[in-house]
Amino acid sequence: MKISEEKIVSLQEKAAAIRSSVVSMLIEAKSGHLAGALGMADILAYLYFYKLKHNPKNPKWIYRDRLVLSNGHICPVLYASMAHAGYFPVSELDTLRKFGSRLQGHPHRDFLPMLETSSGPLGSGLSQTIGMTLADRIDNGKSSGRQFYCLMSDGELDEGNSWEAIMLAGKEKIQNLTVIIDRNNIQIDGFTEDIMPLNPLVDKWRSFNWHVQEVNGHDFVEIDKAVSEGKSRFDKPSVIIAHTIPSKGIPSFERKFEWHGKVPSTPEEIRTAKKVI
Ligand SMILES: Cc1ncc(C[n+]2csc(CCOP(=O)(O)OP(=O)(O)O)c2C)c(N)n1
Ligand SMILES: [Mg+2]
Repeated sequence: MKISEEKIVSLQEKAAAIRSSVVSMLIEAKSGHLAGALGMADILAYLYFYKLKHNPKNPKWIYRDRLVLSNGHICPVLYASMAHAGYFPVSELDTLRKFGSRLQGHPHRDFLPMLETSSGPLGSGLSQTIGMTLADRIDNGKSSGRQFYCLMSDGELDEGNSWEAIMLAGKEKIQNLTVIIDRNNIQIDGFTEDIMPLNPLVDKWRSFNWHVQEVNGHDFVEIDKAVSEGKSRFDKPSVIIAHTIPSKGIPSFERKFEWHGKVPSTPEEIRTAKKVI
């Protein structure tokens, strides 16, 4: 079923609230990763407030879908989405990166058990997600009804282990796996195509036997159509290459790799960032 106009408006509002929280958290923490977190807010809003089968009041509900954030450095957007969805109080977001906080600079499930995994070392989340899908297959058979989502970044694809995982999922024809790539064209100190070209990215994934789609990562209709189409393929895992704008919502910071891991610090930058939409 097509996502309704009404739902789209409410997702846009959620994404705006998440972006605003991300900016406040980072300014309060005085460190963290801005660009990727803002760029993925629409996708996280879509998942937490529309697509995921989950229950924030019962995080370990056995039939829940699983969401793994492999590019753990953008966790402010994960924490903000989880808080707004009701997993923990929104006020706790202010503790990001503080001593003793559950909200570590990279997600740590010993501190925050409602996370599916710890992450931060890039390139390992997809292998972990595939492990979960294979365990699920052993326990519950091929159509367990659970969907496994793994969010990855483009810079993360420089990690060789990613490609071992991509190869394995193709071989195993994991039907209930959806990978969403944050294709924002930046990594820590430059543009991906200058540092380690990934293109032709669609052809690469396709040649590893995945169902591949490209979307505008800020368009809920496109995102929803692609997620649904991927889920309907029973012969292949699905990857959605989501074209996103790094630092989305703060026009003068957008598309600049310098904001990968930088935080607004001067009074002018803070004023500008707080106007995030
Ligand atoms: C194995 C590993 N090597 C290096 C790093 C350091 N690191 C953190 S983020 C990052 C850049 C990755 O690119 P991307 O995730 O595309 O950055 P973004 O789009 O979020 O700015 C790197 C190299 C890491 N976290 N893990
Ligand atoms: Mg990137």
